[in-house]
Amino acid sequence: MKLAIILATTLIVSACAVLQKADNAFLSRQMQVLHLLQHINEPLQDPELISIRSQFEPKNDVKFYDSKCIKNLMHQIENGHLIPREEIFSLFDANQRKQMKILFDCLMAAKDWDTFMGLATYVRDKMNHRQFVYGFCTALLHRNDCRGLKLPPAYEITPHMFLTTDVIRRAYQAQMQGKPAIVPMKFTGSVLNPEQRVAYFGEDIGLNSHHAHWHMDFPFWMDNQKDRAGELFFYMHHQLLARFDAERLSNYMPPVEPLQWDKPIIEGFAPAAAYPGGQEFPMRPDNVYFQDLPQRTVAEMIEFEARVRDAIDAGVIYDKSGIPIYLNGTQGINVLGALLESSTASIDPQFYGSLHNDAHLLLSRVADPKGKYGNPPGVMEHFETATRDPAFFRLHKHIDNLFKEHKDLLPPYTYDEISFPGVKIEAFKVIGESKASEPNTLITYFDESHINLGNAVNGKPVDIRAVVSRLNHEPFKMVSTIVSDKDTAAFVRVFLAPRYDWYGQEIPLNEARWSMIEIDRFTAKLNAGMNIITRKSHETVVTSSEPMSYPALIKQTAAALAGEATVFVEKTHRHCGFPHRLLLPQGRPQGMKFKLYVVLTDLSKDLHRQFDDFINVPPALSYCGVLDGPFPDTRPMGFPFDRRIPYPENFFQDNAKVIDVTIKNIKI
Ligand SMILES: *[C@@H]1O[C@H](CO)[C@@H](O)[C@H](O)[C@H]1NC(C)=O
Ligand SMILES: [Cu+2]
Repeated sequence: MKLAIILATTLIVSACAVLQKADNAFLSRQMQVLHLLQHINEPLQDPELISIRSQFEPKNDVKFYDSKCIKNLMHQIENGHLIPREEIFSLFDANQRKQMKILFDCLMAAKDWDTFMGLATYVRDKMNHRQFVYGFCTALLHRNDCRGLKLPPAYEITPHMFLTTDVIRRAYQAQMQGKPAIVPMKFTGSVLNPEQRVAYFGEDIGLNSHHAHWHMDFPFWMDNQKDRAGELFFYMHHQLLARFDAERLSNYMPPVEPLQWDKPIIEGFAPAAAYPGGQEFPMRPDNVYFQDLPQRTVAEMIEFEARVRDAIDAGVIYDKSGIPIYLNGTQGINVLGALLESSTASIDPQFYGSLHNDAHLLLSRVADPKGKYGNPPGVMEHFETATRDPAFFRLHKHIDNLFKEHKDLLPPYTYDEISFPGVKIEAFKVIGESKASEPNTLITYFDESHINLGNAVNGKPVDIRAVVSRLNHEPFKMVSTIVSDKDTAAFVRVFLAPRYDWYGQEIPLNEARWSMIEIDRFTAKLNAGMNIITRKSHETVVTSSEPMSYPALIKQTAAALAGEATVFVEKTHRHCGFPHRLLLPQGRPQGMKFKLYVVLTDLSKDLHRQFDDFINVPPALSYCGVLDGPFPDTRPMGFPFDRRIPYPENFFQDNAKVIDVTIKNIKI
């Protein structure tokens, strides 16, 4: 038999082929972006940006000024309609969102970079600062000519939104004394609160940042939604839940319970954080009930949900003109995702409501529903703070169950749909990269990571950092031995799920399928004969690598501008992406048993028509989709575990394999 050693397609190698050296034009744009977002609640300070601003007069550019958005924006500015700078911007406030969208539309319409940056400098100090940052960053992520430009980490632009009050207070003290400081951040809660055991996950700043960026890449309010955005809304949150439940199980906690509109919200939450203006994020005591808001009542939520459930059970949604849209095909989940969120792609928000968005608002305002006490918005009202609250996962579990209700009504996959004739996985194993590692054992540990707090405090720069403890893992590689009867190409899908439930019972495949954590999805060429495919953990398209810190980005860009360093433009760079450190769940010190599944399918059948017969899967695909164009994998997200598996004994054909793995959490 012919033996071919094939290196799994690494996106690093493929990306290198298209990597270009950043020229001075690119670097100076990068620097402008970095300077624009510094000390966002203070007036613009950078001389270059101030000079750009002084040369920008929207009325001089007749064509641009004629556009509807800029007239509208100027009208808002000149007539003082915009919300005050110190107000707390909430995306869930229809009026505040509308103002932000006018800015966004103008920034998108700017004909070139100079207009784009000119307008940004022009409005920066005239608008509410977080409203501006959100609109600007979202436009930068969606403009074609901004590909490859890097935003600083969200938690370093507005540190207040990510860190607790005690850390910020100590940063102020250090600033006043002019002394560099490293401030440890603890997770919120005390030992009396069992939820504290998994706070390291919900409060992970990389997770918060990913969640904020996901909702900037797929804004529910944007006119044109990306390909399969509704399905991705389901799948990304579904994966976060699977991950969260695996963390809970690692810490001897049962899966998170879904919340209900008419039942008490059992877990309270005390964020221990404050807005830059000093207002404390409101806390929610245990066991409070949902309260009616002026704009949405609890009874309406129950009614909307009943309509959605009826639609799921009937397998059909009617649009505003009464035309049926069937949910029984693979596209049903995308329709349902848009409907539940709801985004601008929702078939009929008036009839089916906006369950997810309104629930965020109801949870955020539960302690002061009528605004009697003037509470500021709660953590659930901002995508960068929402995952800190255990109620976030409860809400999403509830919504996820609606998606499950739909998926369970679809017919199970047939043999033809999941088989790959002529391709057999002979062996599959994982190998830890450290020398001491045992076979099929994966290692996790907690380490420390630093967050620059330069933007949390004003005044002359002092090196102040917060240090947080974060879950991490040792690198590993997955090795598959595959025999094929022909030259072909495969989609390789790898999933992980806990082996035993909270009661210590083996989890049957038909249940485990809904807890599958996607570990990787890559393409591989197979030659006739035996193939050995090695894939390294850091190559995964499920996660993103660590972002560079704000000062490091500035330093690197300055050095490149001075000709002292080389920077490459990564046009496919994504800010959205689950942190790579969190690829594996924590596991337990003595080891925790998981099952690792690998499934190979025929790439020629799965790949979207618009792609060549072989592609390198773009980074962050699983949680964040693609920058534009079609999603390359035409299978439903989560395939083949998204549908019922009534006959698990027949499920594993030659093209799928499952092995036992142990995840050990060690102290370092
Ligand atoms: C979905 O249901 C409609 C109406 O019953 C039917 O015409 C259509 O063939 C079904 N599609 C699939 C993929 O089952
Ligand atoms: Cu979300």
